Amino acid sequence: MALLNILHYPDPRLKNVASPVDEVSEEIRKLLDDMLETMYDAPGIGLAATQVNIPKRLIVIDISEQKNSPLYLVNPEIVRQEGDTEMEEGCLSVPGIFASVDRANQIEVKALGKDGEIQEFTADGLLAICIQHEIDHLNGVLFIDYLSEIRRQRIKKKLQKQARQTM
Ligand code: GNR
Ligand code: NI
Repeated sequence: MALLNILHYPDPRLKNVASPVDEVSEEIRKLLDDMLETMYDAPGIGLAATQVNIPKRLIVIDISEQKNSPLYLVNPEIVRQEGDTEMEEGCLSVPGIFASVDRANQIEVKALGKDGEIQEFTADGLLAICIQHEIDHLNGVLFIDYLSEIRRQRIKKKLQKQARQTM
């Protein structure tokens, strides 16, 4: 197991569109393990491979209180969505920034699991929001991309200043 480095906005690599995985190999399973460890360490409730500079369609999530219910999603797709919801979101790649984002309320997800098995399930609440947030990462989209240009510019300046001060 290893901790991976999490990219921070405005790193241009966060805009990369990730490629589908063609087989859930031993190497992919190791990446998923490292991503989960990195997510728990951060700590966060989700992590997309894009955030650790791996351009593959891999997501790990655990919204449980006890951090003992990991969800591994390989090549995830939203096959149906319904309703609208809104929640204050944060992101490990945009530290210290929180903003409300409109999302679908309920989604039906299709993905491969850690053993290459097909998973299909319905999600709502925090899980549905988290899955949408993570799939956005795989498409190079951050939650702050839904904010106004002026708000995003302000966040960019703040994070750039923070990065300079920690150098
Ligand atoms: O840890 C996280 N919390 C969170 C809260 C509200 C909406 C989405 C998230 S995901 C975030 C971790 C992260 O950045 N995943 O990409
Ligand atoms: Ni995020």
